[in-house]
Amino acid sequence: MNFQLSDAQIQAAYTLAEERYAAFGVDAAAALAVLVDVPISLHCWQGDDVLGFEDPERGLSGGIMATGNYPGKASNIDELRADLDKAYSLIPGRHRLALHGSYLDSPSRIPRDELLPQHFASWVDWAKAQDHGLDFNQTLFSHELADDGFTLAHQDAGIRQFWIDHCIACRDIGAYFGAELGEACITNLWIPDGYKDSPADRLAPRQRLLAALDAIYAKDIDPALNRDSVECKLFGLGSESYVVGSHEFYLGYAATRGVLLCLDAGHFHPTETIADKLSSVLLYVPEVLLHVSRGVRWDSDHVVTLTDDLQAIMQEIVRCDALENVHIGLDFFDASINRIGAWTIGTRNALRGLLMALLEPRSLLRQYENAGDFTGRLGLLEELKGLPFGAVWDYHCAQQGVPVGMDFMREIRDYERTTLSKRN
Ligand code: RNT
Ligand code: ZN
Repeated sequence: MNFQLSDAQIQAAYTLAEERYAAFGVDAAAALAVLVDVPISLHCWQGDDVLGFEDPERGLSGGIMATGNYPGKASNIDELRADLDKAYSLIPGRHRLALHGSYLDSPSRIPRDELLPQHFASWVDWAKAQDHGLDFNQTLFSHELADDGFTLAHQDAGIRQFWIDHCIACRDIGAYFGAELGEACITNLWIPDGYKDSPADRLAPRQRLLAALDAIYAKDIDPALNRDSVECKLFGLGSESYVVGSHEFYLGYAATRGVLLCLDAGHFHPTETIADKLSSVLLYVPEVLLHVSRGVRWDSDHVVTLTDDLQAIMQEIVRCDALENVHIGLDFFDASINRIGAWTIGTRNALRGLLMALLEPRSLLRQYENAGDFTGRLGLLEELKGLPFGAVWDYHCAQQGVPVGMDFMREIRDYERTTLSKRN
């Protein structure tokens, strides 16, 4: 099957699309000028099912799970970087990579509370060479001191201190990324702490977590180098009945301590969307990190598709004029499909959702709304769904020198044949 479009077809479709949008007062070229500058933070962990390089023998554990065994998974740093290079080459724009503490580059095992910038120096070299930004995450799972489901809220002060020291070490690594690359790193904290069944004491673990966080963030770090975010959750695997780091907990923490709040699209009640939260949260916390994900019935971390939910999130960022203070990161790990395909499709969709939002005739919609013309508002919102945003997207991909339309699949299939299928 030939999916290829000629340059002339791409241009002609774009010209028509531009006119269609212009009729609603929308400048498609201006939308693309904004889109090209928005970085998406790709998550390293889609490439190897969240295993990392700390201990090749140890599987993933601690409240998250990757399902599927599609062949060709990256099992060392070189493979992961090669796979990432492939994915970035199929995505328009300049983007970032979110690393995890467990993705260190070291020949020997380093205790997590002793991680140093030098263990991530080769990632910095790679990021510089590829012109990517870097973000970071503390890793409080897949570890013997997290196996009973508690880390920073653990009853044992020694275990708490181990994790506090890990988190502090990671902030310094984040600051090192920021200094080396000249752009702030966002270091995100998620912990698995919680109970499978109904607790008798919900308060004490939260008091312990609060004290641990204050210890972790006690040291001031220049926000031009590193900024911290805390990720809330409603429920998890093994923490179905109680999660210490709930939304209320971290919203209060972020608002009073001035750290960023991380909202993961899969971490709420299935009918609850993070889109509606942005305009509230941004009144109280200066910046937000998003983990754009797709839960299917639960926090299943499916690849991001162009759902209503995704569109609503992107609309809210644009409508709130918050592209500067909402950082868009991804968080999914599907091991049942080609992992480079997962990154590529998920990231392209995040960008497509953002483009649709940028192409919205905001002033016209608000005009209807403010005049009480809710029928006009509904009519226009529905009409927009049929406008040729795809032609604008194709044109953008062509301009940015990445595959147009389904062409990216040919490259993924080639890479699978030449590289992934040779891995054991
Ligand atoms: C888990 C959180 C967290 C992880 C990553 C791997 O529920 O979403 O962000 O997915 O740290
Ligand atoms: Zn997440």
